[in-house]
Amino acid sequence: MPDSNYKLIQLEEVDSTNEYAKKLVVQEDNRGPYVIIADHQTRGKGRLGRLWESPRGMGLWMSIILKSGRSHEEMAWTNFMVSVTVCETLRELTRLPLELKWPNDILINGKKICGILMETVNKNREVFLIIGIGININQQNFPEPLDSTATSLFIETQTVWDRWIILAKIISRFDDNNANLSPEIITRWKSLSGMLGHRVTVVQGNHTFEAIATDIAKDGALVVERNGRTEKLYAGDVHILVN
Ligand code: BT5
Repeated sequence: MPDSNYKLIQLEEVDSTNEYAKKLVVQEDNRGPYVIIADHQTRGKGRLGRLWESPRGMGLWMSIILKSGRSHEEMAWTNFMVSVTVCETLRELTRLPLELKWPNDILINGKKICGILMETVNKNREVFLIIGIGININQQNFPEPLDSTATSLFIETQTVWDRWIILAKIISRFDDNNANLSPEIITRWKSLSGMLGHRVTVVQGNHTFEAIATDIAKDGALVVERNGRTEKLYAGDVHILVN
């Protein structure tokens, strides 16, 4: 791992690297920063209790643990910074047209190649950030129903990629971006996203509606126009509608 002082924990199998990271924060006194990576997750987690398919050796299933010390706004910027970091790294390496979708998905031609799950843990009045990143790298196919919504670097390039090279590049860029965290990261995020200006379907629990995605606010909210009114969204799933 390049130039940083991250402690690497490599696991052959774990339920979820985020869950492992949370336990580590609670149990350990010497607290990192850490990078935890697993060959295989038996219960990889998405948002809202959803599962993240993590087949053995086929992707980067990882969590970064950082001491937070961040304001509410800085937490939102951190979320965008992680997506920007992964997107820029993979674009540079593969030249693929990767794009960002709010809140933190990375897509190629509308299919998901990376998901990010950021969680926090409190210990002794300190807040720790657990940044979970799942990147599909060498899968040749996906089980139904994911086959219509997910993709991997192998599927897009017909090339087998070295997970360790990708990990090293991500950590090095993450370190830089994290040290220079500012609201400018939202401008970078917007330049990597194809969703602004498009009609979207928003799903929030049982509630679904259509709107136009117009902007990202400084606090991380997705700004949409709906029936002539501007609204800020802080949670939900967004599907881009192709005209
Ligand atoms: C996410 O959730 O996209 C966050 C995924 C974070 C995974 C990483 S892996 C390392 C770390 N440890 C963990 O336990 N988690 C993190 P969400 O937006 O809720 O998307 C979940 C949905 O994506 C699922 O319901 C499926 O529809 C789909 N999905 C599941 N596995 C996938 C995969 N490998 N590739 C693409 N889509 C997938």
